Amino acid sequence: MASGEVKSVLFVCLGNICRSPIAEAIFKKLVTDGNVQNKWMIDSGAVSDWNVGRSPDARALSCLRNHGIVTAHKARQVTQDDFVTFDYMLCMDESNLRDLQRKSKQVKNCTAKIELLGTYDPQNQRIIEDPYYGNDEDFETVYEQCLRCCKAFLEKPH
Ligand code: 6LJ
Repeated sequence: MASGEVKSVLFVCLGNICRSPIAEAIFKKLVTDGNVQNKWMIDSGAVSDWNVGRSPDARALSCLRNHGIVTAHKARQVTQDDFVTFDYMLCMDESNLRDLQRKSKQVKNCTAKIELLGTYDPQNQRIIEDPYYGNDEDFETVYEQCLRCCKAFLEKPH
């Protein structure tokens, strides 16, 4: 790792108001519960600029609240610096992956490892689908996928 001590991860989705803030909040909780906060830098961001400055979707907040998790995240777009600052950029679907790979080519010294978060799923659900046009059950599915993947990622990053 670039820094042998502290690892860093940026969770990424389309708008940074549904999937990636859920993943970020779950991972922060796992890291806090495991008393390894000092070992991780954790954030989330969007490939788009659609929601910059906004709080997560109300359905994402209520899903997290149902699981005893709160977040104060405000949406931001991924920057060129992120591709150098973060060790891992973990995204949700093939469209996010293409967008990040395209953006990474505009960056001089991209060192981040760009992966699908779903590659960590012990149940092999590779894609975490956009729940924006979905319902509470779809948000719950996102939560469960992110939880399984975040646990596995914390245990053994690729
Ligand atoms: C520029 C034109 C598009 C979505 C989302 C979808 C649609 C979203 C959204 C995720 C987070 C100005 C913004 C798509 C936040 C907003 C509607 C369009 C937004 C799409 C396709 C399939 C499934 C979901 N696009 N907002 N405007 N995801």
